[in-house]
Amino acid sequence: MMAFIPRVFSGIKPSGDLHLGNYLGAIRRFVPLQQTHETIYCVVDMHAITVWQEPEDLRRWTYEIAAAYIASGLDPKKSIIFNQSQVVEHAELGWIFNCVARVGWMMRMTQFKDKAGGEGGENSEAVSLGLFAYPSLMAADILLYKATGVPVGDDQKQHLELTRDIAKKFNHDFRKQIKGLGFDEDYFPLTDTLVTGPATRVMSLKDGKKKMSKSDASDMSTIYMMDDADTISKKIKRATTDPESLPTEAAGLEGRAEAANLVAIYASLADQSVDQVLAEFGGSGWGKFKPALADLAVSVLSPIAGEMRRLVGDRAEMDKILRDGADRARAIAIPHMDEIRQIVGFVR
Ligand code: AQP
Repeated sequence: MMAFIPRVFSGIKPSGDLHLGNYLGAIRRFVPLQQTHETIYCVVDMHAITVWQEPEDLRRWTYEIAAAYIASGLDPKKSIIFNQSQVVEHAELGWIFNCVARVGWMMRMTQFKDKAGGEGGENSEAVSLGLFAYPSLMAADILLYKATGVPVGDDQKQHLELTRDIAKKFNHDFRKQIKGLGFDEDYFPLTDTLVTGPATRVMSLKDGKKKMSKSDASDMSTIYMMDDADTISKKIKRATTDPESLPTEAAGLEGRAEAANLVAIYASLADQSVDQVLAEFGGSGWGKFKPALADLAVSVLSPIAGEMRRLVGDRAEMDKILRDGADRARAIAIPHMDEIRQIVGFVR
């Protein structure tokens, strides 16, 4: 059997306004992969509804994320860009994986525990069943295309470990049927988690211990992709910092979460390493660094926001892009799903 082709899959859920963490941890890193891989980038609307979404907001955010992909440099002719619910095979494979994954695996997911409240998920009576099963749908998103790499932020590592566990168990449980179909290797690849760059976990601007997140209650802690230049500058200038000046080496950032966060954001926006940033700013105070960071952030984000606004204003064009992406995604998914049904023993 031929080796798996280098194919990348990733997605973002339309559950709020896109922020700098989504951009630096995910979208910005999606772009160069277009040169080396077959790339599939999804707006995972089925994941979004694991918590309540107003239907009108869900629709608006779906368009906004697709627009952000394109405005950030993804080429819809090269990359496959679509929203998850248009390719129903995601749901079908998600169900099969619900029957492969074990309840115990899901109970260990920290994101579920966080969202269901406390260590033991004390609020689990009140959250949706979908939220619990989220990681097996995520495994289906990736493995439906036999993707070999998934670029994500640091917070998604545990879910991707679970994707590997599901692939391993499926390959093991159905070994005989997989061989019977003519595959002498595994049916699903063991996916690599591509967590790279200086800003894999962008933190809140107000609390260096908290991840920047769509659902943060405080507006000042989060830079949104659609923020205007003044708002971006104001948020950076008011970001929490310590009284020390910047160190000359990365080691000097240890124990200084807020400082480390701002330097990592600068490095990522400038395509530099943390050491390069500190070579320039080491010894400087915040009065010099923050305005430089604000200027850099505005120069990168403002053109993207402008293009996003233009794209979301043209829904007919966006619908065309998403439909075309879904058609191309289906062309990969349908033959895989036919094989998977045969492997599992479904009569067609
Ligand atoms: N703060 C972050 N730093 C780096 N990467 C991040 N990502 C999210 N926050 C950061 C990455 O963005 C991609 C899409 O994330 P998602 O929308 O699927 O879910 P999430 O990680 O749960 O994002 P949020 O913003 O925190 O949403 P809510 O508040 O709704 O749960 C992923 O690659 C993620 O790693």
